[in-house]
Amino acid sequence: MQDTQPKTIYLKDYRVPDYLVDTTDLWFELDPKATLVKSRLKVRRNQAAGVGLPPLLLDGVELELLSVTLDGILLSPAGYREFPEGLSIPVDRAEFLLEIQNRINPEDNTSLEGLYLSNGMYCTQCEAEGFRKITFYPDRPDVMSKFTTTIVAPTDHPVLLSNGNEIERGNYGADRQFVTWEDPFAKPAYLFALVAGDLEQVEDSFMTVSGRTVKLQIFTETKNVGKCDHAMRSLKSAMRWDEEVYGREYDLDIFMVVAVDHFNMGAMENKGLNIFNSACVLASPETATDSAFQRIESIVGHEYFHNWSGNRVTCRDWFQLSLKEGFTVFRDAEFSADLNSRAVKRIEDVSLLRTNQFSEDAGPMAHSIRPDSYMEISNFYTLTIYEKGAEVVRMIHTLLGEKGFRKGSDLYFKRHDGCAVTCEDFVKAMEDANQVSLTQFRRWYSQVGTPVLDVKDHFDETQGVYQLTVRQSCPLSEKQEENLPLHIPFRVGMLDSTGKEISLNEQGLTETILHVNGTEQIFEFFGLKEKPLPSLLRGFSAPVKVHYSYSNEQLLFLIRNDTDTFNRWEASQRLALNSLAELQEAYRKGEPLQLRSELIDAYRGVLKDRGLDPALSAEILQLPSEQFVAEESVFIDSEATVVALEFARKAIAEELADEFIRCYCELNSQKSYSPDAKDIAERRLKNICLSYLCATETQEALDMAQNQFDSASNMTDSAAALTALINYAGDSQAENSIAQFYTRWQEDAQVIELWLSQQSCSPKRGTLKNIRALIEHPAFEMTNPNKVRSVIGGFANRNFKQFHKNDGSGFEFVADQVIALDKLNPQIAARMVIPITRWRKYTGAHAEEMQMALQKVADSHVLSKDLFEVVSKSLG
Ligand code: 0A1
Ligand code: ZN
Repeated sequence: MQDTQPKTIYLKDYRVPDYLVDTTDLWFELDPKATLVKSRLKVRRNQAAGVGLPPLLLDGVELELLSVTLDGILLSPAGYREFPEGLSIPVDRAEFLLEIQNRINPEDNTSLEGLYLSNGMYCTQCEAEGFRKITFYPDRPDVMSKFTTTIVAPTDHPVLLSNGNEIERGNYGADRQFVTWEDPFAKPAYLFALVAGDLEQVEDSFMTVSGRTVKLQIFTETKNVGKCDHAMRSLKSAMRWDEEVYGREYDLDIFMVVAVDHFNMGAMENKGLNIFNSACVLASPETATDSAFQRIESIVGHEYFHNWSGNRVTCRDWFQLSLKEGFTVFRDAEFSADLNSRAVKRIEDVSLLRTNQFSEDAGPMAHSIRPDSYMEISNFYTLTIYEKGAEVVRMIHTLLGEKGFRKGSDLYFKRHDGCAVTCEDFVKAMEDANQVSLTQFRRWYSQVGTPVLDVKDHFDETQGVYQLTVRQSCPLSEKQEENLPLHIPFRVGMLDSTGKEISLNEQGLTETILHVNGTEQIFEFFGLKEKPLPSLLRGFSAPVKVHYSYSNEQLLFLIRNDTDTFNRWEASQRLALNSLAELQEAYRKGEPLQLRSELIDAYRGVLKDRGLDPALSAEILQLPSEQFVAEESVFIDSEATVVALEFARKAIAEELADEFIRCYCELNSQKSYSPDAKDIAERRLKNICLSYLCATETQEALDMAQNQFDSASNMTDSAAALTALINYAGDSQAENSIAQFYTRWQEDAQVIELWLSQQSCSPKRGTLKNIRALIEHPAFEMTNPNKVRSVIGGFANRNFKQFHKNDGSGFEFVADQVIALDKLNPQIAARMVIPITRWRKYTGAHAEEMQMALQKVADSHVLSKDLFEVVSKSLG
């Protein structure tokens, strides 16, 4: 690895900025290889930073500096100092006008940070530190400035967009034109955006609660204008929802969304000009699956909600990232829950958190939701910051209640509007609005790791007293010397032996929140006639692991009787995990495998219960993923995990084939497509039945899949049938379907991304040989993150069987791809390497092979800062 290491940045070193920038006027003359950028900054000494006039430090990366002018005087090169990551300018006055000219090369910018080209369209990505790739600037979120932007471009790029309102346009010479935009709100540079291209737009409007009309525009390439309706509908729902639930009204006269094919993340909340990964905005019933429809709704909501939680009130520094992200994920989750099935949304979110965030917490990059150091901030756009951050906000909501939380958020927005603040400011507003203390609760922001609650119970028959003893602990990470007890809202209920809810107090409440805040506590419940069955952590009221030894019969009882939908599902997961653990154990001992009857009984009950919400049935019938099974194990035996799951799937399919067929046929209607929650649930349940049926590999089942594939009128059904054929049909049938699908959809980028990932994730067809072929396929592009995520990410994250092949070939392959990617796009390279960094959870040769692959990356070249941080922390 390299000799000079990237430096670590610490929260404790935060200092207010030396200089502030009141206004920022930008001028762009766009050119693929040589874009000219001129900036005029009104700079002022920040009195809060102290006395004297230190040099002005500006960030700047990969910029060609042309000139620096201070108060109209052109500085000679001796008048400033340029260094690899910026510019230092000695100054002798407290206020001045600084003008800088520089050149950049968007065409060669494959990092997709700063200004770059995507299919000929110019676009920007400035969060977190991308603005410094555009021009020299104090690129930190606590420097907020009013921006004016002029874009000059050739006439073949007629649409020229930036933040705020358009104030002027015209011709610029014979073959160019210009547009000037002015954003009335002061903002940090990370919210700056520019787009230029030959785009079409879909337009609509929204009347705000106070009666202002806002113009809504979605820009995309001509071929995609038919795929914007759902995003537009979602945007309008989000605008209304934020008014109703948070009292937040939109503040500009125009809100624009642009779809871009090359994008590192999902989308970006730039003020008034959101830029979206095409996959997170474009959809039509023929081309997008139900999950894509739902993803779009939630991401459109997420970015829109940032207008208040992120833009109007922004972060002081990047250690506070969860201030905007945790809060906004919580807001978008509630938005989706209100619009769809609340229970299913919760189950999906918890599944993601437990499978992926818990393993992040246990891995080499573990960090708290407010980290105290980083090398590269891009590496901290994590599930911990986003999803665990949202869980922490959710707990505050649980502790304060709906009304109290709203009082807190009102105060937060009022107090900090137009400011760059900290997580502490958020918690303080919540406290002050409710006159409560969240002192102990604050530890959630600084402590790393997933807390564990060990729960034991005791029933005193003679007194009728039931005791729950709760011990909390948290595994220590290498960095942390001690973990103090957290304040954990632990929602519980209890069932009697007939399956009825038991009253827990005189008011007849059947559910309560236990405030777990010590290392060990005993909670007592009086006046009980029999020992109850506890339903613990209802609704997943805290991001913790609960250990309580339920018997399989008790889990079956909870699946059938719990009134908490989340816990019904949770019991089914626990029962499945127990059954899978038994299968793994038998496999290791070389004993014959046999699946527990309770699991089959539970599934049979679900399939027969016509009154059950199909959304819940679908969730319960899904076995835990290999990744979740792995996360739950102390050490992962990948072979046994794969064998156990394959065996269980097949055994369930064979035992319940009749029920699956009946359910499939009942739901296989030909009605026209709608992405509403009920229809989505029915399609999901139907396609789960199809998948189980195909696991039997009978001709009858494969014919059903083929029929569905041939006749499907929407992408959900088409893709589900294709997945079943890919995973279970014989080679020629599978290959024909794959080829047919490609021929039909090759012009549609979003469908092809799906097609790539269906193959790379397939335990059967996603073999290394086939993955290598996919990378050579004309549809693959190493410079397009979506394609990389589909093929390489799909293989490493979701194809447990092939990626974890015992010969280590999967790890080495990923290492080679990461090495190649790092030279193109460091952010994506640092993400793709993650699956091989978790080697400590494996044993023996498997762990060694992963470590070797990682070492190969480390030794390959001078790594980017992004990749260096992940690799060095994982090897160290
Ligand atoms: N703030 C955006 C996510 C985002 C973050 C970083 C990016 O580039 C490195 C791009 C987008 C969000 O939360 O939606
Ligand atoms: Zn966000």
